Amino acid sequence: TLQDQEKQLAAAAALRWVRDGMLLGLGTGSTSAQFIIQLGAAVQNGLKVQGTATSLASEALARQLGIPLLEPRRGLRFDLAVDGADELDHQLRLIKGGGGALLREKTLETASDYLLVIADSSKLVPTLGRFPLPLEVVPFTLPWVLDAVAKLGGAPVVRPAVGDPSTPYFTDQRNHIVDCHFGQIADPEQLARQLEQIPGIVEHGLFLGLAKAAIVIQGGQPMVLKP
Ligand code: DER
Repeated sequence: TLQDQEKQLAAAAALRWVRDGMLLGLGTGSTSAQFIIQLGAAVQNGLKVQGTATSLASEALARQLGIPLLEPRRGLRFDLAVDGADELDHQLRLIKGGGGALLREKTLETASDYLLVIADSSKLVPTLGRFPLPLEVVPFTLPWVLDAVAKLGGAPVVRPAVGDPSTPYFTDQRNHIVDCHFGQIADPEQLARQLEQIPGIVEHGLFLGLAKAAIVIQGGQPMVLKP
């Protein structure tokens, strides 16, 4: 589809930012998968990089393509992280977590010197919030988290398992994802602070002040956006 072509284009543009010797954070989702596939080809052609993936799915893809992988260890930092987003605004504030990987994504991207977001044209929005905000939630705490998020106006929904709506989705950490429908989020920083006060929410999908640049397809061309 056109959107797939845009994802491939954004991924190809991001690959040009990669240099020999880099330690890379590898994102999750369909746009990141395009980047990992193209990175794999470059590694086959001699590019010398190592990476750590933000999900078991991305890790399996990277391993299959021969990208050397690094196990988590103390002091490990990344030169560049490349990842998609569900929404981004003009200040490069992000909603992430559509792929259920937001905890590992935020962890590795916080440990990266440079987060580069790659996005098709549908992701850039004037105000965050049309896409429901994902939370990673510890199972035992779910009822109280749902009450607290509802009180904030978040209309929370427990994400069902892919292909089986009668069971809940589980993350790589065996937690649940709660998708919250706040509507337009006028003050993402304030909402992030409020969510961080709710016990049981391991992480939320507002990525604020993390992305240093974004490659977004606009008019069929990859455009580099900075905050
Ligand atoms: O889960 C995530 O944060 C992914 O990066 C997601 O937000 C983007 O997925 P997509 O590239 O498949 O749209």
